Amino acid sequence: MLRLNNSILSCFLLFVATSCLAAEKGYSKADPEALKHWQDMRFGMFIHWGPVSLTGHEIGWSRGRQTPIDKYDQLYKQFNPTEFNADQWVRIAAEAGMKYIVITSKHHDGFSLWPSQYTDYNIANTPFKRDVLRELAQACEKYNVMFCTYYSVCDWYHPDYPLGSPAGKSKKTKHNMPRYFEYIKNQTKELIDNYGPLGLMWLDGEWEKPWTREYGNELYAFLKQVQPTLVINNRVSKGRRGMAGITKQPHLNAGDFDTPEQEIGGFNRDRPWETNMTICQQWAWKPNDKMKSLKECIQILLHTVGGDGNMLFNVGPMPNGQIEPRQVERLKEMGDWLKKYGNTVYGTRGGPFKPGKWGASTCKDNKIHLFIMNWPKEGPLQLPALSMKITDVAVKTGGTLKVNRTKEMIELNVPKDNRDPIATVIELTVDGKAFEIQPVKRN
Ligand code: H79
Repeated sequence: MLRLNNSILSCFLLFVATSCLAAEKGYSKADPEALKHWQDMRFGMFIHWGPVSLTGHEIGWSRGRQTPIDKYDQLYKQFNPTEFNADQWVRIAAEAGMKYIVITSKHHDGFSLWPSQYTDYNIANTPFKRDVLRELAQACEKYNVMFCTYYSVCDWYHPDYPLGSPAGKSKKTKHNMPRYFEYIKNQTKELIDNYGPLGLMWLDGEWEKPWTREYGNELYAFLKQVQPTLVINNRVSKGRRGMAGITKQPHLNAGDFDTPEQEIGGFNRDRPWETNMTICQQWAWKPNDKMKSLKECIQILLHTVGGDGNMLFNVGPMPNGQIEPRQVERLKEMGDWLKKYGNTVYGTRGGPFKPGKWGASTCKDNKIHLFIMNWPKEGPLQLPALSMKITDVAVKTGGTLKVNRTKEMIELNVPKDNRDPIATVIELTVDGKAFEIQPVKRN
């Protein structure tokens, strides 16, 4: 009996010890200040670009599919985006209200958008020759935009990486994953040394078999050592579930934030997250790609920040180096909206009313911002009562506001003509810190 108890006890102690060890190893230990700084930004620009843009096909899965591998790998010899202007790109981002940019330094196709000393398959060997990342990093400094890099840990081009095309359809006979891992460390360090300090290192391609949790956690620790303030997404390691992008066992898998892809993340204040989404359908440029309306763009942004997430909104510049004028126009419209209502987005937290079909909310200090996007067919919008006293109510998008408060409900109504087709913005003032209110859900 005693012996049994002992073995149960030692099992338990072993469990506690390994859990502590995992915690001590520092998985997901982001620098709190750097993490908050990035979260407060709420809105960033994702940029997918490279020689693949010449074909109009997708950067993430056209090598060995739409374009035969040997042809794909020669594209860089024609990559000459003479109209590229880093200043213009960063100004477009800044005027859209975006506070950071994340550019594909290297995607799954293995091409390096900077003159890396570790491979010849890079921008210096294109007819263009210029260091795109250097120019962008400098422009970011000028416009006070945080410069960040995307980097794919899968690399179908590199001879040491075992796989050669999407879904492992082609494989390499001579591969050397440990040596390829050194290549990753060298390149990511080179990015930090040359263009850092970086805001984020946005890794991707981690779902492929050759990438292991061990590699991921080691890369995380390595990068934090090179730049302690670096914020790293969850795709550095394993454990991400589907396109919803949530890491299943964050105590085992490194990463500072979750990454829902092409969908809006669910309300979550416990773990930072960032939705990544395209302005059109494709990540890389595609001619005549279907573009989202302004209403969709703003509503996606508001549902995201309302769930306490960031939004990384993607453009795929054209092979000549320009961002499509219609996309620039759309981004400018988003910026115009944010010029008016940016205080309801930047530096806020999601809630306390959880997002739903009706709309979303954010809060900061003693203010709650409601974004009403769908009114009931008849009568006022009813929201559940809060655990804090509301001292003032105002409609920011114009018109009159009728408020009725009961014990269970806050009823709000704005005349139909005064409702904003994108979002009617209402500000509630409470007599305390709005973030401390227990989040509530409208049924
Ligand atoms: O860079 C953009 C895309 O090119 C890249 N990620 C964004 C940010 C990307 N590459 N492939 N994919 C996205 C789609 C891959 C989907 C899947 Fe899966 C990989 C389906 C199954 C394995 C995602 C990861 C869902 C489950 C695991």
